[in-house]
Amino acid sequence: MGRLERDAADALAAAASSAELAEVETAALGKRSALAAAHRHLAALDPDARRAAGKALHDARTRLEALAAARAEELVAAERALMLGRDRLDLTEVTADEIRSAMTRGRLHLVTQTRRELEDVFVAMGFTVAEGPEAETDWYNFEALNIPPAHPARSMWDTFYLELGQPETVVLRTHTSPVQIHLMEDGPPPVHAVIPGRCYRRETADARHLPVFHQLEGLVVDRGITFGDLAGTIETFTTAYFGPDIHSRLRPGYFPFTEPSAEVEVTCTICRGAGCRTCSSTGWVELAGCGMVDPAVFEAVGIDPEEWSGFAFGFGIDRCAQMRHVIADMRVLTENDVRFLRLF
Ligand code: FA5
Repeated sequence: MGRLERDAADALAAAASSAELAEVETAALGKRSALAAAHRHLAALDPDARRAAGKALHDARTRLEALAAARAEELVAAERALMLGRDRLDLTEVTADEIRSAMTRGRLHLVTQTRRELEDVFVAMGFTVAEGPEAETDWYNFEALNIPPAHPARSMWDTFYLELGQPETVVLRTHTSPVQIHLMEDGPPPVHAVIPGRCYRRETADARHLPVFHQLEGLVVDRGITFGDLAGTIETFTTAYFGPDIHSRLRPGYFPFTEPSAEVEVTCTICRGAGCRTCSSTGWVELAGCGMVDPAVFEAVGIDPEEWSGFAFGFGIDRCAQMRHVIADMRVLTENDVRFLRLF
């Protein structure tokens, strides 16, 4: 082994990392190495000497390459062991609490949390919680609610129709009000119930609207129920859910299934009433429709309107969450961005 090969072999053996080895390899075997320079000098030798020296250089290169490969293997193994050692967690001293707090826990979606909070407020007032189907016949979604076919009020609800081959028209419910009909059919009054659920409308999503959203319907049917009971219930709810500082108001409204009807509004929490994009510059945001059950609805389900009276309301659950948590654009509720969802 010549000096040239010995020096190169020593340098390869001394390389302390894969990166350093790569540099040494280039210096010892690359185009600018002493070995390459020696190759270039072969041309000056006579043929016999050139053959012998050429073979010696070739053998030296082969040995050095083998050495470099062996060293590379050693270094990669050592580096891998080091990395594994660094990354290994010592779990022997970790308590269950520490593990729990280190884990990112999942959580309920804001809309689900809100639905539960609204239910809790009404359960505390003596309401029971009921449910109803999301696909309804035209009769439940409209007709029994005093909205006959071709009634102009149908344009209040842009409807998705289902083609299921039934003789009757079937729709994705546009509101939770059809569950009022189911509840009144299910048994005689009194009824004190809230019904949360998903609703569908052919609407383009915007800051305050989604095509799939949630409502919490309320229905009270009893003897001697008045508009005062409705107003008191709404007031108790808004104070319990939003706190005493929120301003709410009832405005006259129109629904075919309630008479008189009203809309529940709160001061827009985004602009505090000054007017912004979220409230379409009005300073107010509508949370619900409500009113006294229209006698025509009682008649559709065989309840005597002379004996019973009642009120109903339908709050937008997503809208309540939006105002309570000051969310300028409701569309974030459907985007599933964990950075947003983690805030609640
Ligand atoms: C109704 O749907 C009536 N069924 C409410 C009602 C029930 C009136 C009982 C009288 C008696 P309206 O279309 O206004 O009404 O919707 C009620 C609430 O649902 C709105 O105030 C709003 O908070 C919410 N809402 C309506 N459409 C959407 C939508 N596209 N996206 C999000 N929330 C909506």
